[in-house]
Amino acid sequence: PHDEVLAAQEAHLRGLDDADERTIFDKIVAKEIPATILYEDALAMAFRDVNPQAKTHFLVIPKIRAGLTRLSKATEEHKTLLGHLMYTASVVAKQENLDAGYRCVINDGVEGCQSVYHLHVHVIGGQQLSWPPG
Ligand code: DGP
Repeated sequence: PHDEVLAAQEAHLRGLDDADERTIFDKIVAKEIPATILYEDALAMAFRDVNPQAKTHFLVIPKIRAGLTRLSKATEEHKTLLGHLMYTASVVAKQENLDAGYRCVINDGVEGCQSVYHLHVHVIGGQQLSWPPG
């Protein structure tokens, strides 16, 4: 069953976690600091971005960082989790009524303007967006 696959994945990835410092997102997952949580399951959490760049702006993160400080650290082992995050983005976008469309963004590293080193998918919408980004 799907839940068992995800649980096994979580246990596996826990073993791969690195010893890097916790980020603000770990504290949100642990509910040590508040956030407007839109969705949560065994592997993923979605919450509103504190500094929204559009009418709707939320983040989808793995609850356990599992070595994914940034997308460029992804390995074969992360494939299921990465798929789950993208699927979760679509579920929460639907929940947020973004039927006219939205954008998913992952910022990686310095040139990608990443500021929190715990992988996250930005989901931005609720208004007409422009392209290309800066
Ligand atoms: P990035 O630059 O791609 O690493 O995006 C990090 C995002 O995280 C940025 O849009 C602001 C958001 N953020 C940072 N700290 C907090 C926080 O404490 N709570 C919430 N909800 N969002 C945060």
